[in-house]
Amino acid sequence: STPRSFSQIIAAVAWEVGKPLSIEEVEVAPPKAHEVRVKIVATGICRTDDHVLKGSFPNIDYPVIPGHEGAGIVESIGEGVTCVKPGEKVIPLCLPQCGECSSCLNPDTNCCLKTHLYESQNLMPDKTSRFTCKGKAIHHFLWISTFSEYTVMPDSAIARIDDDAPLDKVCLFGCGFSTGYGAAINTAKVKPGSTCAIFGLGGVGLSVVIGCKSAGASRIIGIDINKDKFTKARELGATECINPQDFKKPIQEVLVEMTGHGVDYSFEVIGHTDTMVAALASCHMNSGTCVMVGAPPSGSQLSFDPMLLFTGRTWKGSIIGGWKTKDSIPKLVSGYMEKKFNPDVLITHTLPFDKINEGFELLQSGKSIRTVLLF
Ligand code: PAD
Ligand code: ZN
Ligand code: ZN
Repeated sequence: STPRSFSQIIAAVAWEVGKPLSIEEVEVAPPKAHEVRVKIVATGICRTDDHVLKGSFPNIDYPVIPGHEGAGIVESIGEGVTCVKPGEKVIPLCLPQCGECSSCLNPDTNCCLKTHLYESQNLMPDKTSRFTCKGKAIHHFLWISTFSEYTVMPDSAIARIDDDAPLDKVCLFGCGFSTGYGAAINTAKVKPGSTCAIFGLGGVGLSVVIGCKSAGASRIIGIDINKDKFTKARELGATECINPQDFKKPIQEVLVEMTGHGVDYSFEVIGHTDTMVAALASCHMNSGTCVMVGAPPSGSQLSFDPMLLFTGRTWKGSIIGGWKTKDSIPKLVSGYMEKKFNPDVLITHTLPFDKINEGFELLQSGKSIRTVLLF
């Protein structure tokens, strides 16, 4: 049977910048060729969604349905879809893997050229929307818009996962956990016995801590201005935690003194330009590697002393932890099922979907690590 439009679907719409999300009834059109319609079961709230609400995420067209850390079940598929079938458990991919572009064909890269960083994903690939509300077309976010009970995505942006996977937990593999863990494992390639510094101990930064620990780092220094984040960081493997506000000196000087010559690997997981430069200056002048994970505010510029790089430091960026998403996210979920790592500890709150604004307040006030919303 041909799938039809669904009406009275509950979704959270950002009508304009600076306004809280509004729970609305939307209509969701059926998937077109090479598209999949998914019933979202659970979705996490990531700081990147907050950037969308604040207007600091680049190239967003409003009104938009945000959300990109979800898990669900395939409801229907469009013509030509072969990678998933109705009834299968899936994770929508906020970074697609088309399998055909120069990045996808290169075994060493993951940033598919179909990403929003290259071309807007506010509409489906045919430049139309599948969402309507109050007679208006609503934009998609990263092609996946998980803050909707049903959502449509291209087949390059979906991965089938284990039938037994608990969707209310593995949604974190859609962004936060995969991003942080992969930044340590894939991008930095942390070596056993090394010293690491992680700036920002939110859901993503704590996932970096988990990655550094599993790579065998012997010293893991967590840095945050909210000391309430330190308990969990220590539980997950941080050997020391420091608050920059407790020091008169710049934090990079503190870290160089603590380690004698700077850390082997530093990670910026906040998204501020000043901490990006501080993280670079905190690593060893010659052999240090600094990984940028926090999303730069749109339109921002960096200013830094070029000597920081001239002496040999490496500065790298990491999108979704460097994973080729369609290939790797199902494997990460299988690793979770085999108890190789446990991001459940990052979930501090679970709320019904209609309490989504409460979830954002918990993030903004620093009280939550990850809130998972359930439909
Ligand atoms: P979060 O808000 O949960 O965590 C950020 C942490 O940084 C909080 O604990 C803050 O207290 C702390 N912090 C804020 N300012 C400072 C400061 N000046 N010095 C030290 N600590 C500070 O966010 P999150 O963990 O969900 O996301 C972190 C960033 O990563 C954010 O910018 C998000 O957009 C980005 C991100 N990037 C990718 C990617 O693929 N690169 C994926 C997902 C998220
Ligand atoms: Zn995210
Ligand atoms: Zn590609």
